[in-house]
Amino acid sequence: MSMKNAYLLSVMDNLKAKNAHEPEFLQAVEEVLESLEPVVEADPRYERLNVIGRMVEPERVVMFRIPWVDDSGKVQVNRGYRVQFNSAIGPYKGGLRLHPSVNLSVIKFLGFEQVFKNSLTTLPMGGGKGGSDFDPKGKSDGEVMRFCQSFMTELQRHIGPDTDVPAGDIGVGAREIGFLFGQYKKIRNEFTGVLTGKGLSYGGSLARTEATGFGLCYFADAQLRDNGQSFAGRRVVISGSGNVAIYANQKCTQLGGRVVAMSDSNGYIVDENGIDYKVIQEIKEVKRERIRTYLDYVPSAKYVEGCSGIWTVPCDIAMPCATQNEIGEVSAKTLIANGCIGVFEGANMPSTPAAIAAYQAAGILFSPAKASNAGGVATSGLEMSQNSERLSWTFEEVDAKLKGIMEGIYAACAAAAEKYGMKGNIQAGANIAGFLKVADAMLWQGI
Ligand code: NDP
Ligand code: 2IT
Repeated sequence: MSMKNAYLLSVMDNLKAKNAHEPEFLQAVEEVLESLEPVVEADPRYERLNVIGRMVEPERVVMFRIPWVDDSGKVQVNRGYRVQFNSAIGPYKGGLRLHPSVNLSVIKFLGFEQVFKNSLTTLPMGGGKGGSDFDPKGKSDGEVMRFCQSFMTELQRHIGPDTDVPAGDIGVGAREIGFLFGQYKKIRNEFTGVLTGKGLSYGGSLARTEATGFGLCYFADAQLRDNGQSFAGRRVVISGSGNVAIYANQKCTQLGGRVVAMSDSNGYIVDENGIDYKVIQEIKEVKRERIRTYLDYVPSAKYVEGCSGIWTVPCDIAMPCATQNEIGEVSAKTLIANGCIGVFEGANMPSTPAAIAAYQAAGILFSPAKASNAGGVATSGLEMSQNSERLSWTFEEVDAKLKGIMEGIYAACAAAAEKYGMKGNIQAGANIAGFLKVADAMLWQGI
């Protein structure tokens, strides 16, 4: 650990002692605290009023039983979570993840990151996250519906349009949000903007589906341009083939990049002619199939079993859009050795600390998730605004706002990094800029 500040070290030590079995959460916190050293040293109030000690403790954690009946009539039980991390600058806001790997550590790391990300958007949203270890893969629509209904039966008492507004994440898309919304409305007898990522016929926002992927590319484009580069003519590798990956492909192709590889948890495809996002949309969103079936559409492409090998495909630009810790030190060094000029994170915490250290040592461009994937939640914030005023904006209007927000986040991160003596370090800039607004609000509001 490179941290030297005694106050930050004591917060971190205390957190490790209390949460020894939460490695992802500790990793996310340590990454932020390391960047905050100059900030804490410049303003004694953060230590005197123990702002950091308060920030690393969620305001509330809810864990609950989710019983549901499968198609064969058997009763299944999953575990549900909602971590309401910080409400200093607005109602808790953040996605719900359905994946067998979900546990308290994963949801706490995601909730912690969300606090800073939401602050960076400049919109009034606090941070939260939730989910379950339910695996939607291989389940029928009926099973997914009964699970979502049972999940919401408990969750509804903890959320609300002015309290906590969940949305999608891994395993939660339009289908799940619809079932969750339907159940909330039945139980509460209220039609409100309690969830975002809703369908367009019942209060959803145009461009929310595309927002995280588009926003990632707007951010990357701003960072590339600031460094005299662009997407034009670049080979791009995007991991994952879900919501974020599909629309990152669409936008970066529009910006002149060529996406040569994409993946799912089973393996990856390589298509030197460039992967058409519409084919991936068909495979993943319509058919809910595996990415290997891409070969049925494009027989000249190649499929390789195992997802981590995707980082051996030579590229100029890497956009990890699958899951946490998907790029370790070896993959990072392989990317660099193959000439990669930048890693722009779409997934949450996809690079391990050793991978980030490798990017920094090599001096390649790097955008941290909490800055470059903030377009999804920013557009969720715009969905909340539209729900409040009971109006819908056009696709162009939302997309233009999203682009402006992403360019603003890049500028804010760059400015904060420079102010604290770390010019060009967008990772530190994101942590600092995200922190300052939340910390200021906490100071104003007392203990
Ligand atoms: P989806 O469920 O739509 O897609 C997830 C993709 O990642 C799938 O291709 C999936 O493969 C792959 N994947 C998931 N888990 C693993 C794993 N353990 N190992 C390898 N591959 C895996 O999710 P999203 O696209 O919404 O989310 C992707 C990432 O982006 C997540 O980190 C999420 O937190 C983050 N994010 C999402 C936002 C959103 O608005 N949706 C906003 C900001 C960040 P398979 O189908 O085989 O499981
Ligand atoms: O990680 C994230 O920012 C999301 N999954 C989106 C959250 C949201 O509330 O739109």
